[in-house]
Amino acid sequence: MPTLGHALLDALSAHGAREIFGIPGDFVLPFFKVIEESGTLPFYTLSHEPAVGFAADAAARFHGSISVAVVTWGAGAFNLVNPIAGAFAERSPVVVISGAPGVAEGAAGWQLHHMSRALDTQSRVFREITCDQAILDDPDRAAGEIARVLRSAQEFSLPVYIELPRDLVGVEVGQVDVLPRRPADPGALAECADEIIARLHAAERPVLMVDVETRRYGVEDRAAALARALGLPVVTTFMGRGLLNAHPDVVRGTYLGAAGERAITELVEQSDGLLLLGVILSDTNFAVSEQKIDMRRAMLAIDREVRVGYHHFPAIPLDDLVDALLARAPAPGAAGPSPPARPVSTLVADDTALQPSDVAAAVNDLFARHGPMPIAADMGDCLFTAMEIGNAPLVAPGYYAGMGFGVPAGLGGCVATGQRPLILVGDGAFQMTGFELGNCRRYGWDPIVVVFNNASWEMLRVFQPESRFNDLSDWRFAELAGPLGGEGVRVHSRRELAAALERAVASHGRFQLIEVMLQRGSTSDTLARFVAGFKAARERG
Ligand code: TPW
Ligand code: MG
Repeated sequence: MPTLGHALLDALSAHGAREIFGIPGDFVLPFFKVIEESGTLPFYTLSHEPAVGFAADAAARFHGSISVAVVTWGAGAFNLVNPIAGAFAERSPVVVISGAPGVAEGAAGWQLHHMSRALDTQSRVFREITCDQAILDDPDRAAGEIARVLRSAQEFSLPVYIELPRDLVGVEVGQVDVLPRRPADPGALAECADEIIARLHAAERPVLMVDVETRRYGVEDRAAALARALGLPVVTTFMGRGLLNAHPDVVRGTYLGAAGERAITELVEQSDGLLLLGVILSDTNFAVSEQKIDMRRAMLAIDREVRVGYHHFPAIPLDDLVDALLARAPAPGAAGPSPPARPVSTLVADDTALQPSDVAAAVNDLFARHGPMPIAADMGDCLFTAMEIGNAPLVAPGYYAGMGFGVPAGLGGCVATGQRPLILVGDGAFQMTGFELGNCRRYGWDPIVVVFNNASWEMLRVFQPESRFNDLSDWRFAELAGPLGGEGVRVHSRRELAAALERAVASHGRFQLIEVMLQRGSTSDTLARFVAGFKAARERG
């Protein structure tokens, strides 16, 4: 019989986890020992728990299966609340494992260190932001609880919570099964798929919109095949930017309402048969609509549910739905000839002072020469600038909009993609989690980090220009890179930026930080349009 610690690690691996991120503490030291000595999964320690959560979240997003964050009880776990809240909002299946006081200690009646209010305060907090929970305080039930919780993480593509009392790590437990997935009811699925197909056929201007669940459930290729078979133009949401990047023959672009390309906005807003696959109906995805989208005509699959007009089909997994639609479509044609690459901005590398949109243009040039890189973007103008970069794999908090995601997400991307990610981050967000770059040296990670330094919380200034509190000081980030184990350079002109990116791509083995110096008050073209659209929508009520 395996011990609880080993059984848990084997189960994580059997359910698709490929790595663990964590920070130890006394309540979780015994489990960390098993993690290290078993070698079941590669594991990486970072410096502050928020980064552990963001890295695990990004790894899960990049490889499309569960990832793991292991922390100590109380002080460690409460530091994970914000990233896990974001993972819940954006449907990323992070398995949170928290050490906990031993069963015997808990019964002794002391106030334990790291305890906030009561022994169960932490698990009650995580109950709100995870879809299933297990307190492994009973060795007889532990294997069953682990199996149920890990299946929930996969089926709902949401975070789950596991609490592991430190005195039970070595007890023997049963083997953890991989429970069978629960498919849709065949009758409900058939009726649902028939209705959708009928509506798409009847529509004059059908459109397929995709968002993050198509990545989470691994149906990007099948969604592209469906689009080809039915002749549907595809758009991504703001949050779903980067999806289906392997299928440029079907993807028309990203829907940004008033802030986006006219043709895409009209395509979506004038559609009489809008199929929304895995789309989060958030304000960031839709509030900038010029014209309200008629949801009574739309067909929406999200959260294992499908809504077709007034009809509601519960318990329909997205992958089952896409398969059922494909089965009803004409045989999908092969990938059509790719249309000429969508025009992207390019940079005139002269001595002009830099604007945020220049970063997108320079990155487009770089990708054209060296191929695309996976991108991790933070919240701030860097994310809006990323919308001006050609369609590359992107992870970003486009809906939850929490700052501090970018750098640790890029580190998670180093692990999950095995490639070199490009990290886009503002100076304000870099102040939150940028120091995590100091962990690159130990693990041989060498992301390219572009810091948009405008000495400002510029995005907030756009909403409220009169406030002086948005002025930040200049932290001279490039100079910090050396001591942290990387190389840094500060650039002011387009020529310097293009040269710095080229040098960064050529130097391997250390992180490369390019500090892009920007004027306060200058924003990307996309952010300027987005804020105008957002304000207008707010005024319309
Ligand atoms: C965890 C609120 C949204 S955007 C922003 C703030 C403070 C300014 C970002 O500054 P930065 O980028 O990174 O320099 P830029 O381009 O605007 O200059 N706390 C958290 N998340 C959010 N979103 C905020 C506060 C916010
Ligand atoms: Mg800034």
